[in-house]
Amino acid sequence: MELRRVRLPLVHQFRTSSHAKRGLEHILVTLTSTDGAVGWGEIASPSGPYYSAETVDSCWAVAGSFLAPLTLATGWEHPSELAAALAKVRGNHFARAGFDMAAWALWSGTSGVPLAKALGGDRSRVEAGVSLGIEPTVDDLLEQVALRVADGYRRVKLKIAPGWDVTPVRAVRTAFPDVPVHVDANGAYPVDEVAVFRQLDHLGLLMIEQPYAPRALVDHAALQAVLATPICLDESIEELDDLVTALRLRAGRIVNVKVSRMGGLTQAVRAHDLALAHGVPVWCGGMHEFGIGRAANVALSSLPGFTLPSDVSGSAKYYARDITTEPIVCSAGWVDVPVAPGLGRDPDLPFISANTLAHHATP
Ligand code: OSB
Ligand code: MG
Repeated sequence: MELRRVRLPLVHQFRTSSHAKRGLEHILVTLTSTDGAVGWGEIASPSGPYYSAETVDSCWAVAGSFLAPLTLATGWEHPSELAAALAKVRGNHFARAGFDMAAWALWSGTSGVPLAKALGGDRSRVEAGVSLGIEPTVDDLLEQVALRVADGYRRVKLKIAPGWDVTPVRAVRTAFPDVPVHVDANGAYPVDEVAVFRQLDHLGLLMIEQPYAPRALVDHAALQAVLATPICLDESIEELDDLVTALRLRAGRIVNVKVSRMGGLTQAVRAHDLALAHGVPVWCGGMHEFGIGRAANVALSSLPGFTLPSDVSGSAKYYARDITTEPIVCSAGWVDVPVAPGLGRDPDLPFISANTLAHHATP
């Protein structure tokens, strides 16, 4: 088993309600079986604890001290068995997701079943949306939207925050009346803020993602009751139990199923299954993944409940060069689901080595 901290620069700075970033450092997990088969996973944690409590450093520490020894001590035939063993570790979902993903990649590669099929996917291509950060000016934002619409993306998600909401969103709706738009607040609004959402409610948005703090499920339910626009939950749903609570409370009508946030593909598939059983549409959110995590997101997005465009943009939206020999490509708003066994993307080892900041191998 190996862990690598790999850093790549972003082609365009990305700002959310909490922070801005120009480059990302993710941790790659490599599992090698006794007979030499290899599976790669990606821990796509942000550097700082602003999206969730995790950081790259916390993931590195928990992976090295707890998840790696637990993984090596666990005999498993199917990835869900490793996921069950790793569930002994509370929280730390981004870190766990990297190991779960590597197990799925290894299992899919050795069993010969393409990852998407192994997860229950039934489509050959998925609809891609694009996520745009907060820009210095409305004109800068309109320029970004124009660029991405020209790229063929079929849905645009705009990051909002107090002071950057109704004005930029209305400007985009006016300039691009036919482009489906959704907004994501990353939980930045106080729970007594309703007026801004009533105004956004008139702009024909696909959804309003995570207006309030992660645990404010009762407040999300109260807001949903007065809005026509569906609320989508992201940060609120870390455990299947959170989803059960949210569904019971009617805290939202859409769920963003994120591999990292759920602690891996195993739990992400279960969240999808539960939402589907309740008639709640889902889509796959991203964390600016490198090619490994991005390939896993594409595979997950091929499941039948993912009926809304996912944040599975092509690698080129984020990185001049990706860590896989072949990037993820978005063409006219669609991304093909890899068909080769395993993740369907091979790591570019020399490029990964050239960008590795720390390397940890266990015997
Ligand atoms: O809320 O989905 C989010 C990026 C960093 C932190 C939180 C989020 C995001 C994104 C990224 O929206 C979307 C993508 O990977 O394309
Ligand atoms: Mg979000």
